[in-house]
Amino acid sequence: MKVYLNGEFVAKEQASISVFDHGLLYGDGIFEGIRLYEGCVFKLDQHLERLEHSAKAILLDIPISRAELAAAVCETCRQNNLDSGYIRLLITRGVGHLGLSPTGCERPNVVIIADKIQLYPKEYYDEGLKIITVPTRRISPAALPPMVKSLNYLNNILAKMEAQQSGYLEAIMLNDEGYVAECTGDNIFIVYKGRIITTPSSAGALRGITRDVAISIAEELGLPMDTNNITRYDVWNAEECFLTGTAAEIIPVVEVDGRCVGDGHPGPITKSFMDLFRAKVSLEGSMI
Ligand code: PXG
Repeated sequence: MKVYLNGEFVAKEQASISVFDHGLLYGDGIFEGIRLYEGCVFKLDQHLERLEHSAKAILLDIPISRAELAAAVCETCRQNNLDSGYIRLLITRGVGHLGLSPTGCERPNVVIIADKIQLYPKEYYDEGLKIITVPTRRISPAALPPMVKSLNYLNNILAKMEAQQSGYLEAIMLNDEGYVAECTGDNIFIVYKGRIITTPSSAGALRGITRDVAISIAEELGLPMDTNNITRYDVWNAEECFLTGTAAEIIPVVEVDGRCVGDGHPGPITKSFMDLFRAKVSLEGSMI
């Protein structure tokens, strides 16, 4: 495997960064997780735009242009002879002093890894996921905007571990007000009386790229789409529920906090979202 590191392609074993990088010392940096489907990078421009927004939010200057980053992403896929896979693009604050201030960090490090993807087992797509709400709340936008895809994922990792300790793979995270924010690495959608509802970024949801695709699928299907605050009660009483994310794609949820969602099986609307999503991934990508 070859890893892109600041303009060079280096062997996996040599792809390393200093222990003085603030990305490691403080989680000071940003990232994107991107999918490659059949030789096409899915929604590359949207991922790079979100990366720029994350960079702006944390006052980080990305050292190369969007076009150069896009070319580097595609070249990393080619160098690794990948046809389908997962791309991890990250930008760290760079090497600095042993203090919080990034003023001594002169050059951000740009890393691109392209690898095969580990998916949820197929049975979860066929039969649906069972999930729970966990005690760890999504960080408040007043503390750190959850829209920033930063290298500090401890908030989500703690929630993920709480789910796993209880024997579940995924968890709903609430915000400080008790509204549903999102899952640990996925956005959440419910179907209620034929309307599609997802949570707003003001509730602590990442502006997911797959979430945007699902919103456009709702439009294509002619289904009314709302971005509203929802509670656990709304999820328990939904007819259908599904999660969206680059890694998970669109995955049905059939049980939440011990309550069956709908009849406890993936619903017809979720299935049509999954089918339309499948059709889009091979059509709406940028060829590498
Ligand atoms: N919310 C959060 C907190 C995320 O990290 C999503 C929603 C979905 O967004 P996209 O743009 O992917 O549709 C994400 C992104 C993993 C993993 O290993 C998952 C994400 C990011 C990094 C790693 O499961 N999901």
